[in-house]
Amino acid sequence: MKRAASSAFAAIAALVAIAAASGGCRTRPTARAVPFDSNLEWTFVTPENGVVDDETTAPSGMNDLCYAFTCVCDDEGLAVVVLTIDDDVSADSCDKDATSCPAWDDDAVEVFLDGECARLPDSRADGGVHLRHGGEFALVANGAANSDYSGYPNSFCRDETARRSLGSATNALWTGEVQRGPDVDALRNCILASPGCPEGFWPEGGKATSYLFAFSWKAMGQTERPDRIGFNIGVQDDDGGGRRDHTLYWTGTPHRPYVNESAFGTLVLDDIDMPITVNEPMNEGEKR
Ligand SMILES: [Ca+2]
Ligand SMILES: [Ca+2]
Ligand SMILES: [Ca+2]
Repeated sequence: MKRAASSAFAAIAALVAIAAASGGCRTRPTARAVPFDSNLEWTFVTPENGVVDDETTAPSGMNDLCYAFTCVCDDEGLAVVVLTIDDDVSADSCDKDATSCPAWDDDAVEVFLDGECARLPDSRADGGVHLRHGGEFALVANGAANSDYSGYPNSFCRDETARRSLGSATNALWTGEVQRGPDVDALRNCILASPGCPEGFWPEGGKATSYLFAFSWKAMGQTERPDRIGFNIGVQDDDGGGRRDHTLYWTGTPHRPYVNESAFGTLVLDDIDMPITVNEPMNEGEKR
């Protein structure tokens, strides 16, 4: 376990280093840099245990949408890996090279970060001043990205913007990669063999897409690895093009789950040599 975890952090360090070195370019890390071994803890989100945004309808079942995610970190930053299973992959609303686009209208994964664990009921209140501690970061199934509702708009694989004063402007704040087809076979096999994988998680005809996010701690307004952060994931499901059909969150409130940090989960980052722990949210009453 110790060896596997150490190799995981070495890989993530390399991954984040790639992001930092890339500066304002479009170079992306490879998902293969993340060691998809069975020691990583996976969390499974299905229409049965997830939270549906009340602006959308619930997925009809795991054949419509389900996903698994895991997180690892080191002193440089946080990596989040998400595998979605979907019956129809659609990304017609965002150009594939976009870094500012309506990700929520396509198949997309949104990661929500609350770097100071403030647990505000509205992360966008007071002109969004709190968003310098993170906010909403999205990757679209076609590789587009969006961070317009974070403290760092249009910052995907770019140098830190001057409009937010957080120190040197030398590193990319966040980057990522999206893969489908045979490229996700290793990840699929890892997840299907991991403890807690629900029966039927990979329905017949389900199409898998992997999303890899790599965040510098600076993207959460931090100068070093914090002890814990508020955290959530939302997956948008567009079937057949046009606008989204469903949104399924790991946890949160059905009403405006994308801003209500009080119902986010917590990532406890208590030991650099261990995968981070995904805790249940503090506000259990809000979780279905
Ligand atoms: Ca679907
Ligand atoms: Ca769309
Ligand atoms: Ca879809």
